[in-house]
Formats: sequence, structure tokens, C-alpha cells
Amino acid sequence: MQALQALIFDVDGTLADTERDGHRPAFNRAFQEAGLDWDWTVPLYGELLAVTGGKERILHYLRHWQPDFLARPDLADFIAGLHQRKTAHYLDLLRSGAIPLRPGVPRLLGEAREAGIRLAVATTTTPENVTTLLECAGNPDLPGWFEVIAAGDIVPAKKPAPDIFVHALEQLGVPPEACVAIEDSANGVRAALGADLKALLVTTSTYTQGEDFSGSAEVVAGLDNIDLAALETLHRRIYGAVGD
Ligand code: XBP
Ligand code: MG
Repeated sequence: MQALQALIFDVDGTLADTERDGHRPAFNRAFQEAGLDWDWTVPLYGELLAVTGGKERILHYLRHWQPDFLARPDLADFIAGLHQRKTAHYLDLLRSGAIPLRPGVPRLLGEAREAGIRLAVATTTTPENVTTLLECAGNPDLPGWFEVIAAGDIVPAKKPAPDIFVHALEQLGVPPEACVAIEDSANGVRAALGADLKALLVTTSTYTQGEDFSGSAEVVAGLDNIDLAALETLHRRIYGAVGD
């Protein structure tokens, strides 16, 4: 049986609870700046989160709530421009310290680093959003603790497609059975399982409580009480003890 070699973390909702008070207001600021009267309220954003990827989420919103915009000849550029401004506003929010890492995350990352367990990220958001979150909510060295930051448009299909997790595994050069993956959403669970990451811990977040996490090994409300030993126990429960 493979020993545990690496942890693969989702970002939004897992490392930090970023959606309601981070990404969502950033989208709204970009819309206001563009003179659009679109308001992604807390409940509406919860519905829109069914679609991963900010650009994809804007297109989904247009299709269902603003179909007249679909006729724009420059639709792709229009969406890309809104998303670029949204990302700028999100980075400002991160740099203001508005979004902390979730309780237990700094400790768990330190334990893994101390034990020589490799760290990776597999996320739908952009690489800069990841490094800026880690630098500003954690510490300036934190991005360097992650050997692999698999993020955003680096893969053709976003979660729930498995592509980003497959990419992270390829970059790590380890099989899925050598890893534990940590996610917060049903889309993330489907993506991780699609990459054969069976040792999968779910930590529910603001918007994902009550989602379908079928196939995950364990569901917790947060990582406050999850240490490296708990992840090693979960890994053994799925794959058996080393030497089995
Ligand atoms: C969550 C997402 C992202 C964010 C918005 O990513 O689906 O799209 O909501 O970020 P994950 P962008 O849970 O996989 O970390 O606007 O940069 O896409
Ligand atoms: Mg997530």
C-alpha cells in the first residue's frame, strides 16, 4: 500500500471561506463599475455557485437572468473584461486582510510541512488569487510551501470535471492512492473522485452545507480539529496500512 505522500487542497471554501464576502462582492463591484445594475445577492450567488469558474458563472447568469446580453457580438471579450476587473477587486479584498484562512488550516499546513508531506492546490480560481490569498491571509512564505498550484484555465474543463486534480497529480508525479484530497463542495467531490482520489475529506463551507458529498471518505464542518494524524488515519482507512 502507498504511504501518504501529498495533500491536495481545494482553495475556495476549503483553505478560506472566500465566496460570500470575497468573490461575490468583487463581482458586484465590477458590475457597478461597468454601469450594470446586476446585483448578485447572497442567495442568488448561492444558486450561481452551481457553475464553477468566474467567467463561466457570468455566462450562466446571462443565459438565465440577462439573455438580451447574449446577442452582443463581443460577448466573450465583454465577459473576460468584467472578470478581469472582478479579479482586481478580489485581489484588493485579499490584500486588505478581509479574508482569513479557515481555522486549523495554518496549523495543518505546518504539520504537513514539518512531516515532509508534500502540498498541492487544485482549484478553479486563478493562480494569482491563490498566491495572494496565501500571502495575505497566511504569510509571505506560504505560497512556496505548495509544490504544485494547479489553478483556473490551465485545464480545458473545470470542476466537476477531474482535469485540475489529474493535472495536480501529474505535476506531483504521484498516484492518487498516495494522496489525501480536501474539498468543500459537491462539484469538488465529483472532480476529486473523477481523478480517483478516494481518500477525500470534505469540510463544508458557507454555501455548501447540505450538498451531496457521496463517495467522500469523511465530512466535517471545519478543519479546526483535523490534524495530520487524522488525515493519515483517513488515508489508512481507505487504502490499508503501509505494508498491508
Ligand atoms: C471556486 C470557484 C471559483 C471562484 C471564483 O473554486 O468555482 O470560480 O468561485 O473564482 P474552488 P474565479 O472551490 O475550485 O477553489 O472568478 O477566479 O473563477
Ligand atoms: Mg471549493
